[in-house]
Amino acid sequence: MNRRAFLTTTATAAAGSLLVPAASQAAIDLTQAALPYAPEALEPHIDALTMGIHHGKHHAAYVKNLGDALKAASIAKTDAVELITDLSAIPEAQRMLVRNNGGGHVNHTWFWKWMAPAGSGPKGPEGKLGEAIQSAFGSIDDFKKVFGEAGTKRFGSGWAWLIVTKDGKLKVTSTPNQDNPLMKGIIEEENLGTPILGLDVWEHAYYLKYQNKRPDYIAAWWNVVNWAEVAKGYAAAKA
Ligand code: MN3
Repeated sequence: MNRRAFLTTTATAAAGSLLVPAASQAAIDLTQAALPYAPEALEPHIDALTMGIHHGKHHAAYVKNLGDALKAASIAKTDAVELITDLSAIPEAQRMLVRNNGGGHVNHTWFWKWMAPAGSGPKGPEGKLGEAIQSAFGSIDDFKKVFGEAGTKRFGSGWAWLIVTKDGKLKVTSTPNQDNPLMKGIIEEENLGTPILGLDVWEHAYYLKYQNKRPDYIAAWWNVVNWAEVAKGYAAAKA
């Protein structure tokens, strides 16, 4: 490779690794989309009542509160992903509201897509995603163990994440509350990245069926992971 080709390749690689959301995760507007499946579609792993309340009450509240906060701040931006990526642009009086409710809106919008009825798609990560997970974590099972532990050990409410870091590597992280790995200035530099899979470990996500048994919820949740969507996100984050 000559120097010019090298520079071009490097520049392309760098552009692909910037903290931009994956194409499948591009702009999220300020309205709430319907669930991509019926609330009972994830049974028996995630029960219909939990899904109905989670989407219809919790997520809906984040959307409403985000809209109210943006109105109070006279902010005209309509992409929730852009809003949470640079919270320093939000007036201090509304910044925490946008952090919590904007994070809540983005996290849940993705979370619904990262799940699908059991048996409706690939049983695990395939292709380039599968190879990358094996290379980063040793095996798919090792990845699941690390990811599951990130969810189990998150004290209180929060999320476990699989992200593509700015240098293009896969990493498992965890955030409190509704924080998201895209939040610059909030998330530690080494844990910033584009989420390609996330797991809600707030009690509202599992308590009706699993009560205090968060590890059982996580074990069951693997049955409804939408690996096709995760692969799409990975490809887009690496593009
Ligand atoms: Mn939730």
